[in-house]
Amino acid sequence: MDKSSLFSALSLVSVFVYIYVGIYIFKQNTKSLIHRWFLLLCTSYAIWSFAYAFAYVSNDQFIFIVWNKISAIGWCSFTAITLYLVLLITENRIIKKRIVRLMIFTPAVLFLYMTVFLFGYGIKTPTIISNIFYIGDFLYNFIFLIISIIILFAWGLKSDSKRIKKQSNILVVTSIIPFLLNLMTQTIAPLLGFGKFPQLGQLYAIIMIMGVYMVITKYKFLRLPEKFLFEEIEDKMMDMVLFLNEKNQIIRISKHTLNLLGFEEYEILNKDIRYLFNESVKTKIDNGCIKEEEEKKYNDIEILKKDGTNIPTNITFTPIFDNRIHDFLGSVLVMQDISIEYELRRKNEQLHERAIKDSLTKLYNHQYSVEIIIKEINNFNAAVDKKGLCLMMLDIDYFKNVNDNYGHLFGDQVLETVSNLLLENVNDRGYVGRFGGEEFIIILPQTGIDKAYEIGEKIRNGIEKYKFDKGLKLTLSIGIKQFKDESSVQLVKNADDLLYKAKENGRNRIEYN
Ligand code: GH3
Ligand code: MG
Ligand code: MG
Repeated sequence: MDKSSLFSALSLVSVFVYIYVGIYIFKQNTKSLIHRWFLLLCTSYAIWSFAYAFAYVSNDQFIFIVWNKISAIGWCSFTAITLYLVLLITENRIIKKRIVRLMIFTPAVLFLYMTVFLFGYGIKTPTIISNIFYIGDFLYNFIFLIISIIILFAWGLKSDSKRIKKQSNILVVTSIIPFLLNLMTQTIAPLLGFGKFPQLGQLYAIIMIMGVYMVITKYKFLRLPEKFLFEEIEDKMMDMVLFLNEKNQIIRISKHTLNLLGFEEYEILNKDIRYLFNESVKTKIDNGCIKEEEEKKYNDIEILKKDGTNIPTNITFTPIFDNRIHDFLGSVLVMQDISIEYELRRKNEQLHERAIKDSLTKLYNHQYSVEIIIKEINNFNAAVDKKGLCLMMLDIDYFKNVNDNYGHLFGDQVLETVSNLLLENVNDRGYVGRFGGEEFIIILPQTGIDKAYEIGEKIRNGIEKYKFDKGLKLTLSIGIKQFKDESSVQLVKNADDLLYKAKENGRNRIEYN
């Protein structure tokens, strides 16, 4: 096998390498601009190598020139494509400028035009044109490759990411090698009189392409295909993720969400998001669905499952805008399943409720009533505008007789009824507690003695007039003490004393101070 056949064979092998690597990378993410331009770069190298493979072995001058012109499609363009790709990879914003893109690709087009139309069989190219061509093409390749390498180098230098530094190193080294090899064999060696080396640039470039291939496979270079990345995240997320279009219809839903809600994808896609909420929260969410710019959060929203049960969630609506034209595109909905939290909270509330309330009457128990008194005394002391604080003690008159005549169970029922009557009368003016057996306490913040007396009188009168079951009639005695700088214990004692006084003075009456 002679030398040219060998070079030809090697060129053909490189065609396969370029095509294979280009397609391999492209298939990883067909939608990515970077992947597409990388395929284009590989194609450009492949055309170059392919045409050279035939140019090497052609004996006919005309055929050689034809293959040479075809190869020009490759060697005129790959330098520009490389620079463009480097700008894409390094996310250089300069690429957005049309003038920059024009500057990158104009030389490629120019030299391709010159190669095809100004040189070749039967064309007498003026020396000035061929000089311009050779020098120009050399400078174009030289300058563009140097710029590409510098950009890659600076990118690695500037980045804090170890991965990017590694990628930059590999790319810089594997681009410098073919660059230097070309420079040595095509420019420096002939200048130094070492004779002409065969043009093997298309082989050297494999080093660069393999460098890119290596960073892709080893360091996951080029962005991970967004689709895969996204699905990966969605499915690893414990939260439910949904995408809505501008009409608030569900356009994407994670598998995890479908599993949790029990729907099949087709049952829920394109449905309005309100489909997942019951009536009571729809209006609340309605406001969040409108095209508002800021993120919206809703807590304790119940999501309807397919089986009709609910999942309590915290929801975040994040609107997505096209900032260029300020157009609302839709929103991302992240729903956090808070069932466990909910259950815990409910249990906690239950426990708390049990700890502070009396089980028979559901009024505050003795201990909690004392806590309220302390709290309200503090509030009173802290307030600038002191409207008064009153403590009312109430005791049912001759309650022992009720038990004796009707039984303890009936007595319990009467206590419940009295409790409800007290609650009705006090409403949200204060707190009602069961202080002991058939003794109650009412704490009235922001209430002066006159108003407290008025309330007491309403209660006393109400009970007196009330017809209990079995035609039972009852009265109660009340002591009301207005807070005047005493301790909580003293305040309770004072109110109790007044109650005792009411009993002494004939019952069914109020004593106050
Ligand atoms: P007065 O207060 O007017 O002096 O007479 P009274 O009969 O109400 O007197 P006392 O306070 O001595 O009696 C309270 C009675 O209340 C004693 C007890 O049998 C009854 N009692 C206390 N707690 C309960 C309860 O939880 N259920 C029932 N059914 N009775 C209770
Ligand atoms: Mg009593
Ligand atoms: Mg009593």
